Amino acid sequence: NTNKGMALVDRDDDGVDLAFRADVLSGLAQDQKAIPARWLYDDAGSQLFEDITQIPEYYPTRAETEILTERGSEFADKIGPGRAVVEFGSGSSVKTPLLLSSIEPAAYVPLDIAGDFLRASAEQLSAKFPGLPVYPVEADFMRRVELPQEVAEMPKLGFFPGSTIGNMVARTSVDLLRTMRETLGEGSKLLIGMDLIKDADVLRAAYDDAAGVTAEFNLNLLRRINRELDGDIPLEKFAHEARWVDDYARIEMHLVASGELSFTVSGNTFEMNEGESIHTENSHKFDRRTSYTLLLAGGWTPVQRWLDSEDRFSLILADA
Ligand code: AVI
Repeated sequence: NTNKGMALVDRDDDGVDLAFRADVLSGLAQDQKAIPARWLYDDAGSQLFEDITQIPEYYPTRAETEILTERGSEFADKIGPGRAVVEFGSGSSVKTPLLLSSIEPAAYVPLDIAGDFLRASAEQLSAKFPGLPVYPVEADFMRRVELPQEVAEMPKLGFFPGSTIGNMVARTSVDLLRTMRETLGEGSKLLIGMDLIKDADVLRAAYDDAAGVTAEFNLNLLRRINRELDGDIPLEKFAHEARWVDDYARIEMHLVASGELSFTVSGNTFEMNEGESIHTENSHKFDRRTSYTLLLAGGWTPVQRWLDSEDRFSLILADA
């Protein structure tokens, strides 16, 4: 499945994203209401996430950037030159150049479902690395992607920073790791960011910051539903909550109803009691063993693990 020439988003005649509507309507009908976290990222949500990466309590971005900054020569050593770097998700303006400037890549292939983001980040990268061939591919990386012919013969390095893998439940992340392996092929390597289990108060603060940016990010989902799916959800009756669930080693984001309420979405009525919530995101945290087990289950053999100076975040290199 190359997705080439296919519309990546299915819409009805009114422009409604059909997968979004299906996920919201089925998720709100469940006993524990839940909406998949991918829907947090409309334009406003993507901007709010960028803002989150700058807030003092949200350490993952700074910790991962520190590793990429400080350990460049070790990456060069373990990865070697001449690889096509395939980034899963649109390249962040900071992390990708750090990696590219330490390992002497032969090409850079950013994969993203959002074409605009993709082209913008590809252009930024090209400007910074004039000699580096850049081949952006608009694709859903949850499925196997046919890489450009130009990089077919090059050894690959997959790059999946940010602990985005942590936003998936185990069965989905194992599927994704296996799909990445198919996309990248034999002899490839993967450099993947995974956030670490730590003190629950530190984790909760990272997902419920004092300035309320994460709360806005979470509530923006309801705003999006109201706008795109003809909803009348009363935002002011919902409170953002970040819960640490120790059994699953994850932070869960919820939107909790402050009282009894009812609303409609696309003509469907839903009711909620006080204290009932909509579960909007999981962010799994890992230790050495759980991260290695996940990689192994996904078909990857861990070869090296780097931590930041405060042991908050890990970057792991694995072989296909
Ligand atoms: C994108 N992802 C890795 C972030 C995380 O930390 O799970 C999303 C996020 N949600 C709330 N804050 C940040």
